Amino acid sequence: MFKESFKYYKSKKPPPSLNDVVDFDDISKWLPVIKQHRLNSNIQIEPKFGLKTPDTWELYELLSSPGLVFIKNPFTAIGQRYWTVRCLRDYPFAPNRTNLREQSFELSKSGKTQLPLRWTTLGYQYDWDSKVYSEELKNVFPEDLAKLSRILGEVLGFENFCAQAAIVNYYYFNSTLSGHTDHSEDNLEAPLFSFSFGQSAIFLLGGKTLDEKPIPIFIRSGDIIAMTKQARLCYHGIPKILEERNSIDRRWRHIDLNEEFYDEHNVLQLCIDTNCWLPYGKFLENSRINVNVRQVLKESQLYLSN
Ligand SMILES: O=C(O)CCC(=O)C(=O)O
Repeated sequence: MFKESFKYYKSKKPPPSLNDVVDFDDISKWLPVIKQHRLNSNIQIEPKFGLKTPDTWELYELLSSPGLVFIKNPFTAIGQRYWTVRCLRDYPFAPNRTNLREQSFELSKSGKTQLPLRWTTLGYQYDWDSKVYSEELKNVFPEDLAKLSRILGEVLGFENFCAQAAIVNYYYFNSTLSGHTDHSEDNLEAPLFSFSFGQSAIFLLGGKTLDEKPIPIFIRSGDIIAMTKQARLCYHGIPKILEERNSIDRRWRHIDLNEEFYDEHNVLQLCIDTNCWLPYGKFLENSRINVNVRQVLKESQLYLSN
């Protein structure tokens, strides 16, 4: 069932109907199948990392898939720009691995790269062939992304979440990510946090086997998906990137110059100066960035044994 749905939503000719795609921008239509959560508004975020205050966050769960938590864009526009710059200017460089192997990566003024950057790995470097992590292939995890993930963990009730590995996926209009489960971490109890920026996508959430029919969900720029509890090991994939040219979908556009911002990596200037931001903004107009953060070790575990 998963593969059939994947094929359906991937199709270009004919294009799929989007009527059944759960859309958290239009909750009135989806109220019968979703549950909205209220947050404890006392949680203080410091530094803010481009997040709005948690009492304004909209959190949803699908009634049929408990554990899959959808947070509708809790980022400010500068926050979206900050993470975009980190994912393009900083993360895809040595010692982190990328699909480009020895090639160095450069973003031109038009937002294009010489060769398409498809992924980079942070912290424990995921080995795509063996599908295992190891102590030999481990880099320092970016401290800002670890803090962002920790904040999210605190808000969602996973206070001890510790980010130790991430895959940053870069998608273009023809890109897809086939159905899979993320089960290579020793710790499968900790949630998986997925942050998306740029163009929209259809996310398919299946069950524990490929036999279950997946639920299609729109993910737009700034949306976060947390795969927790029973949803942690569910099949999921991206059959389609949607070319949304509507300016309302460019949620990184309208920045507030008075926003207080953490800037240890000198990113802010690139986010607020029109010329400096140009190549990053162009990249987002034709691409989607997804940052998928995992805790690899169990709470009392110090290292991997392989
Ligand atoms: O791009 C996404 O939203 C999903 C990425 C994903 O599933 C993965 O990296 O394992």
